[in-house]
Amino acid sequence: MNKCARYLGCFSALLFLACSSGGNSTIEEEPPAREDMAQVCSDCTVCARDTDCPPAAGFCDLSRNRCIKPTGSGVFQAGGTLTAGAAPYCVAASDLNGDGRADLIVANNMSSSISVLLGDGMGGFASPVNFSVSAKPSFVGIADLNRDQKIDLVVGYIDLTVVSVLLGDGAGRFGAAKNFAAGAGPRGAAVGDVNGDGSPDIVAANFVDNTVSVLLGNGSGSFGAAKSFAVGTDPRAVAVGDLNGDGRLDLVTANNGSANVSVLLGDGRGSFSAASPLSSGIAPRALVVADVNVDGKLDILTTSSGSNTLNVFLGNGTGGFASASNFPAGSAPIGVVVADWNGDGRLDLASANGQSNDVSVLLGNGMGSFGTATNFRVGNLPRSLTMADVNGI
Ligand SMILES: [Ca+2]
Ligand SMILES: [Ca+2]
Ligand SMILES: [Ca+2]
Ligand SMILES: [Ca+2]
Repeated sequence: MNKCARYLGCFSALLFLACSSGGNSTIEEEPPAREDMAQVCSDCTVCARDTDCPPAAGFCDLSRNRCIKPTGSGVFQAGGTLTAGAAPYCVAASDLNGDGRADLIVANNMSSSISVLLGDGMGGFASPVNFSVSAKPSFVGIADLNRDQKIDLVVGYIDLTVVSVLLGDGAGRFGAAKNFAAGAGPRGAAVGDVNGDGSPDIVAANFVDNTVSVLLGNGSGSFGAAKSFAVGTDPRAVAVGDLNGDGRLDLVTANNGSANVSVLLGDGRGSFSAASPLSSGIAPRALVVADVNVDGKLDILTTSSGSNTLNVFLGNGTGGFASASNFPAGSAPIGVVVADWNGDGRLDLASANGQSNDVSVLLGNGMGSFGTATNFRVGNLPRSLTMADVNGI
């Protein structure tokens, strides 16, 4: 059985989706795509993703591209399960067909497919429609890669040396996967315009050769030759954001094997500085950049799966970061998301915990600290989580 378990908020109706690989022995994670595409915005009401909305403005309602403020309690209740393919490693959410309702996108590691589940806006989803990709997809991210206002997909793999791009038709369907060379084992990826030419670029985290690959986009859905930059050992996830406030996107990776994250500052032309490491807990698996203490400077949050902690690195706005503050989560936290679930204007934190089979929610105090985890049960071996308002309440 391979399911995505849904956990609905009692009042906010925000949805947690934690994919489980169920009875399969293969295990891996991916970070949800939307965190990977974080940007800073001081006064946004128009948004394309949650991180476009400052904490006081809430989260991004993808159906209207407007920041809305939740009124929930931060408490979630079981919402049922949905069937996807075999070993769903990664889940993302977006309105794919423009009906104002959040849809789901799932990477099925053992089915070599991407499942799309269209939402009905009332918490229900249609049966999955599957799109073939190469073997063992580990990651799926969402972005408009060819600038036609329709969501496209980026897929990463455990065993391959390519990433795949699937262009969306705006009606919930995707074209044939097209592969572009990356490094070895691009398990995670992020999208951002790293060279400032207006076309989205792809950055992949290559866990086999300990690099990130940068693939510059041509704006029509094709990508150039990969340029690689060394990071720590066994990078599992990468995020982009302007960490030093120079208007150029920077990179950060979660390095499972070296118990740290790597920060690489961008030159705005597609190249990056040598990686500088920040010590995390053991086996960091996913990460997100967000301004959790509302000082206008991006911070880094990662999940240390071997330490059962969530690590927060507060940024100084010039590319430097304070030592990690660590907050206990469930067992083996892997996926991570941030959002303001209880509507107090402060970002909260959640992780998908691969061994305790639950999701931890830690409410933020708006100063970079987070409270005690409240855990909500999900299916077996959750690797990834995302959030969306699936029922409009
Ligand atoms: Ca598109
Ligand atoms: Ca670009
Ligand atoms: Ca920068
Ligand atoms: Ca900050």
